[in-house]
Amino acid sequence: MNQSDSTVRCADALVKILESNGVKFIFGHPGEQILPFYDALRISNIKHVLMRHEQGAVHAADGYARVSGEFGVCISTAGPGALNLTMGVATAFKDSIPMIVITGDVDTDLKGKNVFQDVDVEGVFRPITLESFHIEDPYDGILKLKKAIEMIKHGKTGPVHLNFPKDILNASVDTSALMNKPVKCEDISLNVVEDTIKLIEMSKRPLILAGTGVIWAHAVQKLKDFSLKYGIPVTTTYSARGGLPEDHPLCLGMIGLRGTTAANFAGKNCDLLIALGCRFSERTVIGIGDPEIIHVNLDNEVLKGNIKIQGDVGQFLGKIENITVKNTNEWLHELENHKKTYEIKTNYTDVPIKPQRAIKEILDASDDLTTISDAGTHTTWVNLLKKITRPSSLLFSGGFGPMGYGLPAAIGASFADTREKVVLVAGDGGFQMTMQELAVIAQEKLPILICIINNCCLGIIKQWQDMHYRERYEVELENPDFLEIANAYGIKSKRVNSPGEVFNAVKNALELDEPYLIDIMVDKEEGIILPKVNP
Ligand SMILES: Cc1ncc(C[n+]2csc(CCOP(=O)(O)OP(=O)(O)O)c2C)c(N)n1
Repeated sequence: MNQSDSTVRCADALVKILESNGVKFIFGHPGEQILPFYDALRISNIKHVLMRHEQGAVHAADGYARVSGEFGVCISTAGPGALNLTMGVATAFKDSIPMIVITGDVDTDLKGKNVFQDVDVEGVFRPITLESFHIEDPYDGILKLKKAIEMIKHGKTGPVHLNFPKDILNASVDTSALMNKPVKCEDISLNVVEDTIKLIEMSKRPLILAGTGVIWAHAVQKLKDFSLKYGIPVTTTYSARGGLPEDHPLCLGMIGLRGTTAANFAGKNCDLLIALGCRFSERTVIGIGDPEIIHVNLDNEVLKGNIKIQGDVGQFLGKIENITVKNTNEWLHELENHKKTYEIKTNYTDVPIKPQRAIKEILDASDDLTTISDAGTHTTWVNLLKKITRPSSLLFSGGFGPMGYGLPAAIGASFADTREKVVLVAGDGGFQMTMQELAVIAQEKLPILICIINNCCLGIIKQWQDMHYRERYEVELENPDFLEIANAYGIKSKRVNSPGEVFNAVKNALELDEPYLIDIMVDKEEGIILPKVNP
């Protein structure tokens, strides 16, 4: 399409806006209705990563966002393409991952007329996004994109969906629409009342609960400074792990279901909980007693407790300065005792390998590398065994928990991670849900180490059946030969069967600068024994 100097195609304008906001990668899969956008991408500096399924695209954008700390972008075509995104969009929504989701759609005059691939996309996306917009005017679409970026960069985080009919993507707009007039999010007034400070000053057993808001507010350093200055211990939610390094004396680790004994003891026995950027999920509140609560969150709807502050965690920490807190030494000493009591046994010598032993060897051999897991028993072992010393160095499918997250998220993480190597620990079930993305790993030559914890079954479900139902049913997996699968994609691989072998296999694989798959045959009868939540 020819454009005069003073006009630009809407699709080109959108790509320019993404470029000017620092977007380097877009994960997607094309189709007719999104082609104008692809045509614009072709001549941009943004690299498009061609995923083999739209679910892969959105999980990759999610992994990219979690590791880079920037928002992720994924794109698809209308109808089936858009609906294939839903799993990952819901995952990002549950975990408040900032993401721009752009879909193409049928032409405006055909919308709602039940033509080929027409479906109520916004109706599907609305409950799983911060906002889902059907764009009816190119100028409005440009404005909405700018506003969405502004919001997820500086306000509430999560996926925002923009659905562009193809005719709108092709429409010409005046280049002035591109001028980056700052689109301001409404300022959130910060109600830092004197009572907040009083409450902290009165507390003998204060505890900080850090949620993912601390990470997205880029307030990790402020959190550390605050905790250290006032001697207040820190516990985290799942996704804020590493907000304070877990080997730091003031860090108690994760709270709640699957939380550490020390964190749950602290949660049950603190007299004040300073909850920063968390949403008090049902998994988190398991570890919390009945303390006074100061809750800071950008999202008004999730605020709970005695003092509710709608605001940015970083700004809040900046305001709570020069306060006089009580000496917390006794409290810290008490917590220290609980830290020492909790160890997971991994030194089994059994063959087949116990999964916890295999996972410990993977983690030991891969040091501080970013690790991604999937959904299942192995996820819990990874979460329990990995000590996290930097934020966002352990990714998993979080609050929504889809199987199949791991492999595509590892691809996004690999593009984002400056350490260049990432490690995926996946179950044999979950791996098979998105294993088509091996093609991307091979094509892009991404140095991802894939470790399959192969128990030939849907482990966690088998365990549930053993515990709560009469018999096992439909959980045994007759797996393909994963080495042959890897081979078909030109990816090197190895199978290991016994303890000790895993560590060496991982070390050797990490020395290569290429993708690698290790198929680890583990004891299928080994379930997870949950750590005690109420010490
Ligand atoms: C898409 C999806 N389908 C079903 C589930 C329910 N589910 C959770 S874990 C799991 C089994 C996972 O098996 P596997 O990947 O082999 O891991 P393991 O539990 O053996 O470690 C299932 C079926 C889910 N979380 N996501």
